[in-house]
Amino acid sequence: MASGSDKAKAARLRTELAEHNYRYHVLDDPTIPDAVYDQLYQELLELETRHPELVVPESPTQRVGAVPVSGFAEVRHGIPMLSLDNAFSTVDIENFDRRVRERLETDGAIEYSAEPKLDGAAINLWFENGELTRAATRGDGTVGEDVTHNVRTIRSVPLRLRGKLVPERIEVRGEIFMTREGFRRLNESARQAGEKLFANPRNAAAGSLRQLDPRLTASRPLALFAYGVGTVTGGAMPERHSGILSQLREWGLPVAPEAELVTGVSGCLAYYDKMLKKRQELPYDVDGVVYKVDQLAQQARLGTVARAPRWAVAHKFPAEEQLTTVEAVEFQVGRTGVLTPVARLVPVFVGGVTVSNATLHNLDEMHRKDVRAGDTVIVRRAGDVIPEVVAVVLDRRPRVTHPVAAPRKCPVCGSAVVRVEGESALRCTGGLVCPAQRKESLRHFASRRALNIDGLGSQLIEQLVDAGLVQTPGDLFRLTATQLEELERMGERSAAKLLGAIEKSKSTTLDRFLYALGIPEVGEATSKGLARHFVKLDALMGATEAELEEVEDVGPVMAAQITAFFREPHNGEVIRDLRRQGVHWDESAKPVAESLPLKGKIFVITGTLADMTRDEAKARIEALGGKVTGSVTAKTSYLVVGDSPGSKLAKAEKLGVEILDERALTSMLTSQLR
Ligand code: 9MJ
Repeated sequence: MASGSDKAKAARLRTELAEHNYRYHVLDDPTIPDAVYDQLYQELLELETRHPELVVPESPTQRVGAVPVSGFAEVRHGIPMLSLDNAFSTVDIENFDRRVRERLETDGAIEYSAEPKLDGAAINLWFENGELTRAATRGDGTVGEDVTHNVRTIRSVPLRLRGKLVPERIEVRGEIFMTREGFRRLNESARQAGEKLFANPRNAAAGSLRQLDPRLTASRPLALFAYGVGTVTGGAMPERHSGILSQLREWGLPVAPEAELVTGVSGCLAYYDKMLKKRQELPYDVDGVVYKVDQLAQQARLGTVARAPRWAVAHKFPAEEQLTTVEAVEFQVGRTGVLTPVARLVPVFVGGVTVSNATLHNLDEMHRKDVRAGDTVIVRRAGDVIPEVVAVVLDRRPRVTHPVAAPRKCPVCGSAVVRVEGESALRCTGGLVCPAQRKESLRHFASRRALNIDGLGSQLIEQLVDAGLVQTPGDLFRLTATQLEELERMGERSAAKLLGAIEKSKSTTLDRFLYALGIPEVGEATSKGLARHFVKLDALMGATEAELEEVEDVGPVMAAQITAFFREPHNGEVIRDLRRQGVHWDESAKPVAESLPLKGKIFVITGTLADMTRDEAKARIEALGGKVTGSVTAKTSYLVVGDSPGSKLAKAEKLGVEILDERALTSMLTSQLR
């Protein structure tokens, strides 16, 4: 017998689920992530399975979709549109497969059609004599809404089926969805227009489909994947689900290219792993995969229960969004002193890992989302990206909360914080006095793509700085075994290992060294470009901004950052110290700058060239190391003369500057390239 508290719990879950259902299906504006809905739903389902007397007709477990909203005509589906049971684990899949084999009374491995589970809105398309005559949403599974006018605007939905042997009447089932890129663009323009944003591509797709004005639907980037059929009359269909998918493709309907035939549980699980890895590369959201018994004869024997077929199951991916509570909003200080607001969270399992911190990106984002301590928030972790707070669930905000204020002082070193002009970033002015910046610079210095000091991670750096053993990068090379062994969790062997790694890192390359210095704006690619160009550190340190700009991808802003960095006495000291400690690299290569064939040559161009514009000529000369100036002087190496030259020709002749016509220039440029 169900206890009073079970009864109350079931009632509470029903009410809560009904509210979320309404928000999701009718308003297209959910306030909780799908995974949280699924959890509530599973909880109710379990409770009702244990105590069937708790089931009431209005329980959300007793029906498929949601009530149709007004504004659209009702359409009765030829055959009900089913939904899918969810599976969340390997065990769930093993149980599913076992039940299938038991019902079919077979020990043999079952063949399944495995498909990505698209996250959009289910659609039922009627084609009569090949022509699209009606399109309806799933609605409650039996009766949906007539959205024909809207669906006709979606370009991947064929208005007429192509090819032969098209049945007289057929219901094609599929999913209308929005690509992530389409969703991003849609929300971006909504943001610019000050309109309400959609929570995710799924809601955007469903909402777009249920617009009363088809012109609005037409403006939305919607697409279709077909994944099955309902009624088929006046025509033959293949005997397998995989055959049906091929047939649909031949008739011109888009079908997910990832659909595949697999065998048994092992085939299903391998497909799941493959798709989970591929998930981020797909241009659209998938929330899992679907396995369907491939032979239609077997499907018929298995039949359906209540709302879902016994021959199919949705194997859900770990949710990328979850709900949790914010314990505090704090500011983290990075290597360059930028303060990033971070939400400290009650740990939550999301996107396959436990997350306890999520970035709020910057001050503007923090204010826009208005995240406060005590708030319930949606946390998202997709792929390997850092977890972020998507939104606050305002319904669940406690009565008393306080908006987060931007700090005036660095939370780590107490130095003044400034807001960078024209940016939304806050910056600590403490420089290397600030332990946070020091730790971050050291972490960057030792990181894999920089000096690559194996085993010197954030935790150890934290210890070394806090113990006062390391302040500057050079200090790392003065560490002794005795000092290291005094640190907590550091034995003799690990100390020796670390010292070995530090020693090894002394032999490096100039590009790694430059990257390790953490010059603002200078990333890995620029470091490589600079190293290739200058080869010698002294040459780079002595370069003017104009010379720096000769390096690919170095613009005026970066050139200014680089010269400013080397002008700073403190940085010069750090570099000298590191070299004294034995950090070295090969400087024997020929610098690109010197090896360029037109290095040191100064060109002036006059008149009109026939085969290239002046800008092109200038770019080609500069690419080979030459320089192009505007007026002829004694230093000019060549005057390039086109049609109708001006007074420069006379001046050049007077100064004895060598004259080139266009042909001579072209031949010079091409011969130098060989
Ligand atoms: C999705 N959403 O991608 C089904 N689905 O089959 C696929 N949904 C489905 N199949 C029967 N690929 C009911 C729903």
